Amino acid sequence: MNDLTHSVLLIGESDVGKTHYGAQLLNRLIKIEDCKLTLDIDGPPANFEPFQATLNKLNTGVSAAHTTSTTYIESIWPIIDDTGKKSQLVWPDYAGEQVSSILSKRLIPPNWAKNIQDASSWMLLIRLNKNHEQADILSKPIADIRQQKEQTKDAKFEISHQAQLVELLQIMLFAGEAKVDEAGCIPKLLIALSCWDELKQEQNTVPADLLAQRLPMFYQYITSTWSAPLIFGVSALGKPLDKKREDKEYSARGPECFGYVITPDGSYSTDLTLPIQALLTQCC
Ligand SMILES: Nc1nc2c(ncn2[C@@H]2O[C@H](COP(=O)(O)OP(=O)(O)OP(=O)(O)O)[C@@H](O)[C@H]2O)c(=O)[nH]1
Ligand SMILES: [Mg+2]
Repeated sequence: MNDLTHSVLLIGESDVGKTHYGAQLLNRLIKIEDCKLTLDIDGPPANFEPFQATLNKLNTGVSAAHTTSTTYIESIWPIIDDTGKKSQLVWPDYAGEQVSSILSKRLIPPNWAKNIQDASSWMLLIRLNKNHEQADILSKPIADIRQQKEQTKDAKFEISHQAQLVELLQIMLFAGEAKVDEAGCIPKLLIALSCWDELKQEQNTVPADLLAQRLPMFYQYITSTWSAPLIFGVSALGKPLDKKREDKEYSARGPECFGYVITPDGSYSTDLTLPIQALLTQCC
């Protein structure tokens, strides 16, 4: 990795929106000039191939397919920020089952160990709408739990989704040989609450507050392990798209006109490059 290279390891289970965010980010880098980051046309050629099929689908107003489970492709995009600083962004695309398998097998494949060690930043995508809220002593009175005991005694034990996310980051820190107690040695962390439009939040909702409310243990873990984790809301598409039925407005205006982020202070911005720019400018 050279000095210019900023490698973002995008982490997310299946169906959290990794591929669509990659494609929409690329649309912003190529087509929208007033974003914080743009594609550096004087840089080495960028490869768009892993996102081409998704870009084609979005241009016709439909959403793209799930990434096949064996895929792991990194795209390298030369970028330049609004102050003229150049970097290279390494952006992976893969099927989310690979992350689920790390969790279930507690085993890091060799290529993943290398990616974890090489990455300067980690961006973890969490789609809150896909999490099943699990009852605990605070959310469900003991009497209700006691009543359920008989019915559920044969039910399979499963750890909560937020405990799985904590475990995932712990496994990755271990695999990356990160020294948590030495300042500056762990990769920067950004949590992107993906498909934000589905969450139907009021204007100015602060993403960190929503994370703390919905996944309190996970929130405690990241804020006690990282000194300044960045927490954004990301709606790469801006609205749901069907896999077959074309959204006429989308195809007429172009996908680059849709999608937005909610910044850590709760502000709305159509600049999907802001999370990357925040990682590029954040000190360790
Ligand atoms: N409402 C809404 N839906 C979205 C958004 N981004 C992605 N989706 C939908 O979420 C689904 C999953 O998106 P993908 O980008 O394929 O997810 P992925 O993480 O790449 O999934 P795998 O390839 O299975 O690992 C698709 O049906 C998308 O249409 C968004 O910003 N808003
Ligand atoms: Mg995908």
